[in-house]
Amino acid sequence: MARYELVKRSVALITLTNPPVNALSSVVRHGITETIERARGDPKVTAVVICGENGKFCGGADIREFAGPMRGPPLVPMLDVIEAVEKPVVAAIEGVALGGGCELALACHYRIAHSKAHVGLPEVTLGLLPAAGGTQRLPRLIGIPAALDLITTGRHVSAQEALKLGIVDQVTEQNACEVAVEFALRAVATALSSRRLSMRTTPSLPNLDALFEAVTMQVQKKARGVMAPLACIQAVRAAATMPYSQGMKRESELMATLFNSGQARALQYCFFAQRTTGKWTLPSGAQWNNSKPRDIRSIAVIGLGTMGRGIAVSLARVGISVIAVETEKKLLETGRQMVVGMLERDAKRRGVTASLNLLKFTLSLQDLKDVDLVIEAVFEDMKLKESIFKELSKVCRPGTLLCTNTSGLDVDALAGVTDRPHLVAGMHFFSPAHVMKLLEVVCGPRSSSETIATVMSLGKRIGKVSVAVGNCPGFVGNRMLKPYLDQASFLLEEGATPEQVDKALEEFGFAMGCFRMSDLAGLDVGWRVRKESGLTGPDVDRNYPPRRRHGHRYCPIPDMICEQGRMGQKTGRGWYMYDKPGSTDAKPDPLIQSLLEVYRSRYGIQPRNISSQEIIERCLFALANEGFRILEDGIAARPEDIDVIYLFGYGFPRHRGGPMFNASMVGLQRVLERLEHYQQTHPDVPHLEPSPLLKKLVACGSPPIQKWGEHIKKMYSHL
Ligand code: 3H9
Repeated sequence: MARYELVKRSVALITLTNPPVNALSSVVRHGITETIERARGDPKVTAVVICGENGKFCGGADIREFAGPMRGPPLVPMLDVIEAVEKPVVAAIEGVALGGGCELALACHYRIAHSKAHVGLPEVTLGLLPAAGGTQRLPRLIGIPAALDLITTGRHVSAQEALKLGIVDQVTEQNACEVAVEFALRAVATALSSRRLSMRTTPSLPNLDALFEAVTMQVQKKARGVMAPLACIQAVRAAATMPYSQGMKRESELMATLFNSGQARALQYCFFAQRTTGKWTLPSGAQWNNSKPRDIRSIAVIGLGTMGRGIAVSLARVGISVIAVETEKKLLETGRQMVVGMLERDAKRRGVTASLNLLKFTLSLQDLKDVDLVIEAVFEDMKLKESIFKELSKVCRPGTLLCTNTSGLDVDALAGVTDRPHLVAGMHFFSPAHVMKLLEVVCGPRSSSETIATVMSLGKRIGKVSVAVGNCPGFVGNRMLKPYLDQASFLLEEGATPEQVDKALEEFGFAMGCFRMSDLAGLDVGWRVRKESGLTGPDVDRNYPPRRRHGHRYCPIPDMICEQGRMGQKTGRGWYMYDKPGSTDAKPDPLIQSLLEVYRSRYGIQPRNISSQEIIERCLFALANEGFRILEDGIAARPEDIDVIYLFGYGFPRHRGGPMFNASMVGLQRVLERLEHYQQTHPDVPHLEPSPLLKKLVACGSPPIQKWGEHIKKMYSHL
């Protein structure tokens, strides 16, 4: 809807009313068309102000409408009408003017922004381009380089930056709408032709070709295989080289190629999936919207290793008091220096003062008696964690929440050693914890809904994308990682090289293939887990390690690599070789090649040529297959949760939507057939047997991903 009122006797005030972000739904577009017509035809009206209800100008086109047929007045002619009005039209921007909202503002003759507002054209992040004239009007207003930057990255700019760039005419600390009304009254006497951006020519620039070439290369490097940024560049090029009307035609053609693409569907799915994850449910029926989070003011972090430091920084930089605990003076001092340094660098980058006064460092758990929540972040050693949790039960006041940062240990077993199992939850941060956006919030069967609500809300407060998951070894992310990495190792046995596997995965869209990623993360982490679970160890024959362990096929190659001291980038050798320890420039290593050859001949394996298609299918379908099992087991509530975990924690390419969405795009029938095929050709390779849920979904006609939930029998939900 759009509300119409006459203010100051001659200004038509049009208010967009479509909470929560005043998206330009068909009803809103209808409302704008009608009210603009009314203002145009009313002789009492000398100027028009457009604003949004509830302190938000407009979040752009209604993304939910993209899935259905186009209804209501189209945006482009509507904006042309606004620009052509013979009375000054002023956009009063509060909150956000994004996408179509920003394009609406660009069609107005003037723009006034509140100092806290943000503007931008984020369509590229949805696999689209700003196709309501944004690619044509913005370059005419702020020039090609700045427009290219905004349109190809989709970044939001602050009101202050928008003023500097020339996007807005004035920034105010007061009510933007009231300021805009006064502004509009003053503008009545001023000629409008120069304010119509479609009438302007794009500021000329020498070396236009070189600029476009450089930006294209930059974009291709950053977002390999992603279509939308390249289409954005072409649309801006049209603004630089063609008259407005032809540029608009080009913009619309390019949008048509993107609009129905799989990439746009995937990216829009990601947008909504990310927002869905906050809406968790527990078996008790407790939900995000009826569980009140507690107010958390002070938190203790136990352990100042890599994870503990990152967690302490994440907390302190949003104003939470932190008590950090270590066991020895030297470790405490090193940790202190690191945390302070990280916070100072972070504050400098953000142009704020580091909140060092929020930090306390101690060697004694006794100092934790009054904190609201504890995050234990010591080594992945169950005995050590249990002893700390027992101690915390004694020391902390009865209401303190006790959380463990673990990547896969049993959170319920830890809860069991405390005097308050309902106040225990897992917080699985990803390294480096102050950078990585993902947080798996692990709900044990005894975690209360208030505990989960509090931890989820804390995650949001510290800027994490928090996903509630159930309690099982590896939770969601690491449990799924095993089949993925296992397939990659089996492919090495069968004839592939690490660089071949990585190339296929990188061409699919991963920033790094699994072997390069493992080198970066450190190969010792997985090795330690395998040793602890008895899969490898001193009893294993080093020359002839068995290829079956615990009754299953097992690939010992990763263990053999570690036994040679090749722990990845940090040791200068791993699946690849590096110039020196710490270097990131991975080069294929002939020693790995010969290790694989010796291995294959020792076990009588005839190497074969393995196609990229097989690499992708084996790795990614095994990954999704485990995802289906996780859904069956109730460890993740929805496929969206799994996808968000993989997008934010494991570098799954966003334009593919995540492992589950990718499976739905490939077609569940096809995924099932390929898994069955690989299972038949490699009967002893684990993880290839299709999960019952996948079979069931195919039998039900492969419903869309949003409907999978209806087919998941709730045998036992851990959430
Ligand atoms: C476009 O404009 C194309 C044009 O060029 C025209 C082409 C012809 N539509 O994020 P939040 C929902 S493409 C529908 O939690 P925040 C969202 O799903 C569009 N729904 O709030 C959520 O729903 P729910 C370009 C939308 O305060 C609720 O609003 N625009 C839209 O943290 C609250 O959202 C964009 O890309 C929408 N456009 O952040 C902007 N926007 O409550 C996309 C939001 O059911 N939006 N919703 O979960 C955003 O970036 C953020 O939502 C915003 C607010 C910054 C606005």
